[in-house]
Amino acid sequence: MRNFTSVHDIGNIDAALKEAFDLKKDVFKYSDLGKNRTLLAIFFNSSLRTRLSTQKAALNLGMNVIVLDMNQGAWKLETGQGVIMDGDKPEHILEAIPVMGSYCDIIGVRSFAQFESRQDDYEEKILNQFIRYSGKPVFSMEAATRHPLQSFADLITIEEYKKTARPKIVMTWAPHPRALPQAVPNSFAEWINASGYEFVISHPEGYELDSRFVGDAKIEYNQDKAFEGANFIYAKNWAAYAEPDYGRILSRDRAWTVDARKMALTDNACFMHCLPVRRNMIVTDEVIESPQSIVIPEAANRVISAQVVLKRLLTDN
Ligand code: AN0
Ligand code: CP
Repeated sequence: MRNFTSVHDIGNIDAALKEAFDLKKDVFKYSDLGKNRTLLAIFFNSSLRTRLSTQKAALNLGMNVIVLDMNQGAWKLETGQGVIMDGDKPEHILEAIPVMGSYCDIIGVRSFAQFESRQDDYEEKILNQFIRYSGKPVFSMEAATRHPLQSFADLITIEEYKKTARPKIVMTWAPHPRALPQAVPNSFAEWINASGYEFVISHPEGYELDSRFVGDAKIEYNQDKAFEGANFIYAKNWAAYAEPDYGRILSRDRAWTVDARKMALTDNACFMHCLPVRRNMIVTDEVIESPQSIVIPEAANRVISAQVVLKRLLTDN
């Protein structure tokens, strides 16, 4: 594996899951693999879980770690080509990237969708420039269109909690006061489609995701109906994908909040969310605090997904 940006880079899913469970049994098994090798984790956006779990995964593999918050102390980067740089951005990304690459062996990048242009976001302009100009293996810590370390951890968690061979997994839109990217739902869809499980996506009309990610998932606009018989409820907000509404909030309807009444329609489903989660917008206190909520073990598995990815990047490069 040269880079890790989506499910397509991980190869056989069952093999990746097996590697994850082997690592989970002994996270220090490969503690010499990363000796004298440096991870540089670059954040253009805020993070709690990704920041900590990726560092922990690197430390478990014996790596050195440098973290850079682009918005705190680094120069503001110009990303446009051919720009006369007479504004407030002192450095161009085309110098910054190879410089950053020269200080490390592997680069992790977090760079959310900017919602200025759907085409720019969906071409993954920032992440692809890192791949092209850093000279180093690059992995996504949530980019414009995907959050593969999250989805991999989600799938690991589903394997641990599933009670049937082919569970019914429902990803439901839920309300949120800010416009959020489609990266988490796109990516979750991509990984669940690769797993072959029964997969239903529920959202209000207008919130259709890019069909390349939806694949063969069933779309159910009636949330109650979607929940019937579900084994896993995966809640997430996202802003509209379809033009001309790309990046806009079309609904804040709290009738879509996941609550105990809806959870009672399921087959005693586990509740999942990538976190951070807005309580009583996305999910009620009652549901997130219930025994069915597995959001904490789900977040804990972020160390494992990151460790599999870093281990492969270290081994193959
Ligand atoms: C981000 C998102 O929805 O993509 C990160 C989630 C892991 N969430 C927020 O910005 C609240
Ligand atoms: N789930 C997740 O990626 O959380 P952070 O944004 O806190 O990293």
